[in-house]
Formats: sequence, C-alpha cells, structure tokens
Amino acid sequence: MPKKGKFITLEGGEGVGKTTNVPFIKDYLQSQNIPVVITREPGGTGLAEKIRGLLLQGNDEEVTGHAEILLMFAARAQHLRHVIKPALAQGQWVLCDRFTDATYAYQGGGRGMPLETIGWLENFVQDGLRPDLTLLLDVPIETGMARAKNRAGQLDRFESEEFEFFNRVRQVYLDQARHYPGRIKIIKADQSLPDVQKAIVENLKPLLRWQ
Ligand code: Z5A
Repeated sequence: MPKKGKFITLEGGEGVGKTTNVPFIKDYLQSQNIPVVITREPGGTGLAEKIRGLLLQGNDEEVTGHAEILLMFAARAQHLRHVIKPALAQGQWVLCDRFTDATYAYQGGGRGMPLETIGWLENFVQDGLRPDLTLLLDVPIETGMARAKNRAGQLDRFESEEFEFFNRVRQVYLDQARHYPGRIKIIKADQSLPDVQKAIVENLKPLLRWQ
C-alpha cells in the first residue's frame, strides 16, 4: 500500500510530557483540517496491547533482553500491519506516542542491546517505513523522574529503573537526533507547557507545507 499520510512520532525519556502533548498535537492538526489517528507503542492493537501488559508489569520470571526486544518488535509488527500502514495508505496522519527510536534508546542504550541488531530488526519488521517527523521531548533526567514520581499510581517495570539507566536512554535519544537531524527535532521540554507547545507547532509547520 503506498503511503499518503504523514507519520509523526513523539519520543523522550521518563515524564518528559508526551502523554500531556498528544491531545494538543491532535487538536492542532485537526484545526488544520488534517485527519489524524492517535496511537501508541508498545500497543495500538488488541494483541499489541496485551504484549504491552506483559512488558510493563513485573514478572516472577526475569524477562531477558532478547525476549524484551522481540516482544517490542512483535507488537510493532501487529501495529504496523493493522493500524499504521492502513491509516497512512488512506491519507490519514498517524501520531504515535513512542516508536522505534524508543527501542534504540531503551533496549539499546538502557539494556545494552547492540544497535546493529536493532537496525536489523527495524529493517525486517518495518520494510522501509520510517517516521516523517519525530518530536523528541528532552528534559534533564532529574526533572523527568520527579515528574513521573509525582503522578498517581505504581511505577511500571521500566519506570522502576535507576538514574544511570535513564541517562543512557537519554544519550542514545540525543545521538539518534544528531544522526537524523532532518527527521528528529529536539524540543526543550523543561520550559512552561505553552512554550513547549509553541516549539511543537514550529516543528509541525514545515510538514504541513509539504502535504
Ligand atoms: N519502551 C521500550 O522500552 N521500547 C520501545 O520500543 C517502546 C517503549 C516503544 C512505556 O512507555 C514504556 O515502554 C516506556 C519505555 C518502554 N517506559 N518508560 N519509562 P509510556 O510512553 O507508556 O510510558 P512513559 O515513558 O513512562 O511515559 P510517561 O512517564 O507517562 O511520560 P510522559 O507521557 O512523557 O509524561 P506525561 O505523563 O505527559 O507528564 C508527566 C508529568 O509531568 C505530568 O504530571 C504532567 O502534567 C507534567 N508535565 C508535562 N509537561 C510539563 C511541563 N512542560 N512543565 C511541567 N510539568 C509538566
């Protein structure tokens, strides 16, 4: 199916404000008469959401790095096949809360999985599909962790990691942005929410001009 819509992903470490900004981006795109599908990873389909549950909850049994990354890509394969590719083919835009840059950051940076292995899986599963634009919300680790801890509810399996884990995650995200400056735009997300949202709109505008 040829791709007609645009594919936007939202990335960043712990508590950077992705969930907060998804409805804002959706409203902005709809105000520009763009039909948009909102989704997330891991998840986005019935099966992929079940895999998300397995990945985020604690387990009695240790989850190996190999199992974790293969589950991420298994969920992604379902999501691409049943949600992302059909929507793009119909001319809808897709806004996805996390995608493969998160795998580079968490499984690569955080867990130490070789980046070449992730690249191989990316090519295998995505068949050339990459986001048109990735908004990377970036805050110092301390700020993100403090924001996440202030939220109600228990910390999940990833959120329970230590500072050093999140530091490696952040470094890989920033490296990815240096490698792909045309696609990945860094948004300084420790500003006030209106300033973060102003920066988001500035980075969306060029994509609107090319539709
Ligand atoms: N994961 C992975 O390992 N590999 C993969 O390939 C993929 C994912 C796809 C689930 O992600 C986990 O899956 C994730 C990585 C892993 N684990 N972690 N960590 P998730 O996206 O569902 O969960 P999350 O990263 O934990 O998201 P989050 O902690 O919910 O963060 P957020 O959505 O970016 O933040 P938020 O909830 O919008 O904001 C946090 C708080 O800050 C909240 O109270 C806001 O009101 C506040 N906030 C937001 N913006 C501001 C500003 N500008 N100023 C002040 N306060 C603010």
